[in-house]
Amino acid sequence: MTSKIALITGATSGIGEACATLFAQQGYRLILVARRAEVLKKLAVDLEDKYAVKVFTLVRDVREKQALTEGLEALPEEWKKVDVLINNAGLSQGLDPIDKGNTDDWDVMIDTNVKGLLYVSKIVSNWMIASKSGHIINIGSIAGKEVYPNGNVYCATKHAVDALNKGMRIDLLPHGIKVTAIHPGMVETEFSLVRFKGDEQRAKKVYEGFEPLLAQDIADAIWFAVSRPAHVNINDMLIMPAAQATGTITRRKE
Ligand code: NDP
Ligand code: 8X3
Repeated sequence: MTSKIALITGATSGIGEACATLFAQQGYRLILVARRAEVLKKLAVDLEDKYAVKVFTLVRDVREKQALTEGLEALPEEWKKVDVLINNAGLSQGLDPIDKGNTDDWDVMIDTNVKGLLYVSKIVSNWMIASKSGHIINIGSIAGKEVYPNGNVYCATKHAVDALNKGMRIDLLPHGIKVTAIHPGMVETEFSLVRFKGDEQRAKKVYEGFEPLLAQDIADAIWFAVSRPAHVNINDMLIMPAAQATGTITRRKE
């Protein structure tokens, strides 16, 4: 059993939850961050019971710089030796042409997907520098590799994640910190429900007639990157459902 620590943002559902489960299975101690306190608490209790690992929960909104910073800095010193940071918290809001987009939605996406990721990374990369090791996994998207109709601002945030991933790798190289981006295509999670603000019918339609990725598929890819030998870094992985060729082109059953 390892005594390593993984910090996962957006751990209450989808890819983050799958990562929390997989890293707990691997014996990691976990720091889990998300906004839904009850969901986070239940997950922590379940993982502690099932895998006999220690889980520290931090109920925070990654957009709230001060509360986030205070919460992270208040962690006990032994919890600051983070080996793996998974910058996963993120979302899309709306799917409209640029002239009709909701500017509040734009703020939420930019503040969460870009600024929230930066706030967490600044703090945790300093901890990693102090311990001269670590691995940062940034969750990008196919939307960070191409732009699809009405994806405008969400695609821009994920292109920013792609650029930040490259920048972090350069800046943290002298400190022996690995940096990897995992870019998924369509994964069936709460993502579409959030994008369409609770419209279950519309969210369900996104995955109809073809087999999307599962959150577990992405957790497996992250584990592959994390478990490479010390001299190997996976810079970037683009992972698509076999039935999805681009952001919008899918092969579906009639
Ligand atoms: P989910 O909606 O299932 O999970 C998103 C997670 O992020 C939740 O745990 C949510 O928790 C958390 N979160 C959202 N906003 C905040 C915030 N402001 N502060 C803290 N936590 C937050 O979606 P996915 O698992 O699919 O998404 C995970 C990542 O994967 C995102 O970055 C997304 O952009 C990316 N992605 C998803 C794809 C997909 O098709 N599903 C494809 C490509 C990339 P809570 O609400 O409790 O705060
Ligand atoms: C989420 C997947 O295809 O909606 O990043 O952009 S997609």
